Amino acid sequence: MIDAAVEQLLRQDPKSYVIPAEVVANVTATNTLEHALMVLSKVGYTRIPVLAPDDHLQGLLALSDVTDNLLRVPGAAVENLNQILVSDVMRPVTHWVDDPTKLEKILNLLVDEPFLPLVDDQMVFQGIITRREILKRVNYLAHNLNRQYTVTPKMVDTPAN
Ligand code: 2BA
Repeated sequence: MIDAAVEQLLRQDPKSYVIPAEVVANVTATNTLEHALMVLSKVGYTRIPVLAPDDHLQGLLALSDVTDNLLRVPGAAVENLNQILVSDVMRPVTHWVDDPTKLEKILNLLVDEPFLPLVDDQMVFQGIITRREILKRVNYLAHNLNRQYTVTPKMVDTPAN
């Protein structure tokens, strides 16, 4: 369990740590890998969500999924990526959140995941929660805890000599 005081400070204004869907780079499952490579190169991110035309979250696409396929073809011709669709290589979404205030779950998952997709109860994509945004909240917490709380060390028994 996260300490209540810590949770209260971390979860102030959850919108501030959600990157909204409108500014998250994405591809659709029916895009070709050539198009996906262009998107990934342009935005500079290594992994982005795959969305359906109706904005349902369908999977994740990593740059390495594209380059693996590129290097499989002799000569590594980018045009060959036209024959492969994002749906052929995308990864399933194994972790996501449907409530940005579930900080215990978010903190635990972000240890291993660089970002978590945020969806509604119909799996419609709402945005992402990144390590960077959560670390910014943790940084805020580290600097502001003693402005709102009195933090005193617990008495510890000292061993008798
Ligand atoms: P990565 O692409 O592996 O990026 C790792 C970290 O490198 C990012 O951490 C960020 O601090 C920095 N970074 C990489 N490319 C960047 C760029 N074009 N502009 C600014 N910073 C960049 P986080 O910000 O914590 O992001 C974690 C992961 O979330 C990223 O991993 C990426 O997979 C995803 N992501 C973040 N913002 C995104 C966005 N607007 N659209 C799509 N995916 C995004």
